Amino acid sequence: MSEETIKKIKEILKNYDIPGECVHIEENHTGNINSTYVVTMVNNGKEKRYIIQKINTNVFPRPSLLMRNIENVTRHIDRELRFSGDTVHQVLHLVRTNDNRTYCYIMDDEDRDYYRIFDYIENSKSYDMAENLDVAFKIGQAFGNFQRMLRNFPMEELEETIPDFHATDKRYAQLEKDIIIDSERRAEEVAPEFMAIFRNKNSYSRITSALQNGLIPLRVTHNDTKVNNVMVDRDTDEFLAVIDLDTVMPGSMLFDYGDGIRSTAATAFENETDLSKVHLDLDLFKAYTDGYLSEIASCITPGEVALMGESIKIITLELAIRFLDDYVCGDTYFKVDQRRPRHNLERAQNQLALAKDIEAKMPQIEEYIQQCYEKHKGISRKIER
Ligand code: GN1
Ligand code: MG
Repeated sequence: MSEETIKKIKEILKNYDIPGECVHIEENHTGNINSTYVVTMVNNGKEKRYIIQKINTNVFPRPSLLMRNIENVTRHIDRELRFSGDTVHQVLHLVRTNDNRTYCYIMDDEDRDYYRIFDYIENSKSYDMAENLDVAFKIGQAFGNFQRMLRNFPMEELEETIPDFHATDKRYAQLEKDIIIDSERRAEEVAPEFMAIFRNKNSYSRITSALQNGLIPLRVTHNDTKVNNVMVDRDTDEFLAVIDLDTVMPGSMLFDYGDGIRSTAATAFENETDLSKVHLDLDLFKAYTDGYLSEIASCITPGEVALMGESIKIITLELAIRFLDDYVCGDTYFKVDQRRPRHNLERAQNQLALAKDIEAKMPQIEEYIQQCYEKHKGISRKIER
């Protein structure tokens, strides 16, 4: 880590009343957007860890709105946990600054760099890939539980941190435009990937129009249900807390479910370039669906269930669109590995391979979702109010 980063982190810590001395700083490289550091403090011989995150203001231009969402959502979940007497599951805990704010900024030349600090969830870990069926079940459970805990959250209090985040049709229209502008002269190179995306054009408005027509309800959703956004118990794999709350916004449960399967049931990382390794594992898909519906089946509608299978394909294609668009525009959104000039293009190819396999397995996917919904709908946990 650069001396400059260490200096900055020490400067940020001055805004907080965190006792002790900073003895270790480690960068966590898993996210594609924000920069995350695990910082160890020692006070009177006792160690305590914190998560320090730099907010990417290119993606989230208004940190104050984003932080207000996180504050409100975590407070709500905290209350839900206490109300139900749940002492196993946890919620992210923001550390407040000396002037009682949820974030701070330091100057970097003319720019403000925004940071926030969370308590580290002790004895926890996250998976970058579901290693077995039990893990997939628990990740599904975690996101189903998260959604269930937020089902009474007053939606009007939430800011849209990224408007139209999962409006797949608009993402597609943007890609078309950017290909025509072709500022980086990459349009010709991406023609095969664009054609694969173009072929599925008709499905991109399926979820957004169902929302608009009132066929499915708007809910408070996480919107970034990647497998590594769940912290699990280091020893038992029991889910502890859902993290990465930057995109909690009004949305559809289909965004969360589709993205959850895309990420948890894939047989390869998003960065894998050997496409023969990229598949949807039907057993991981079943385990995730089972865990997810065990928490939420009694709260969702048949209209939503009918679109669950298709949502997996749509959200996977949407991410292919987003990676490809970023490539066409010169790699300004997602972090890329500087040694891989085609990193975003390769990620798009990876997601397209996954979407193709999802499509081939759609009959089995649809059948299992129905079966699993029938199994859980009467018995999934309900909290009486
Ligand atoms: C980004 O930051 P991270 O890795 O949790 C992105 C998601 C993508 C994901 C793909 C705000 O999430 O939408 O699905 O990369 N987050 C944002 O890896 O754009
Ligand atoms: Mg993340």
